[in-house]
Amino acid sequence: MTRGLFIVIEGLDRTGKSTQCAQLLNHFSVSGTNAALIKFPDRTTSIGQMINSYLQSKTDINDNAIHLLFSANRWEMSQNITDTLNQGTTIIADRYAYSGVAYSVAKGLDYTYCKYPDRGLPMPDKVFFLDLPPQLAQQREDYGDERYESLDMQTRVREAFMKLLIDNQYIHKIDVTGQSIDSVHDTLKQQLEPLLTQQQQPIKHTLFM
Ligand code: NYM
Ligand code: MG
Repeated sequence: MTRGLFIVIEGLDRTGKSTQCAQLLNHFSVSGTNAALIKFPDRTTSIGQMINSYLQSKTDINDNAIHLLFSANRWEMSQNITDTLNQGTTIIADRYAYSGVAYSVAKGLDYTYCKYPDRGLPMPDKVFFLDLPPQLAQQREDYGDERYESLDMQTRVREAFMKLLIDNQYIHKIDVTGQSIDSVHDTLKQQLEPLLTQQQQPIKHTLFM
């Protein structure tokens, strides 16, 4: 049995990540591929609940501390990710460590420092960055509900993502401006096509190493 693929979708808030993740999950299940969706932050764990209350501005947490909590929230899931992939199930992740770096850097934390806690996490096979100008994301429904959802912050998050894209050339940027849900979905499927037919190497733990 070959292992599952680890696919990550990244982007600013309100860029359609969750929609595309759901579409991919549906695509895989229709085509008979075992697939599972995960989302970071995972708000269901006790660390996730701390993150959730922080994002809803119910609590204040020091910038370094919340950065580490976001990372810990990935580490607490990491064995599960590896096991699931090894059991042959493909994982689609709605955000991962790249968001962890981008949002904290946007707040002024050091870029190199920000990558460190996530070093050694399972390495994705494919990372997409859905790119939408922050001004357009701002016009979408429910924008502004949580901490970080301001034009100023999102503009800085995008700049941090651009640096991540330069330093991690495997991240695939997709310009979703003016694109329908279906056309973005088609682009993602096209990009994934070559991976589906090739034999996967064992999962690497080289993220940010
Ligand atoms: N976020 C997400 C971070 O600041 N660091 C992280 O490591 C992760 C995974 O949480 N504004 C931020 C980005 C989002 C917020 O995510 C909640 P979502 O996908 O909107 O539920
Ligand atoms: Mg959000």
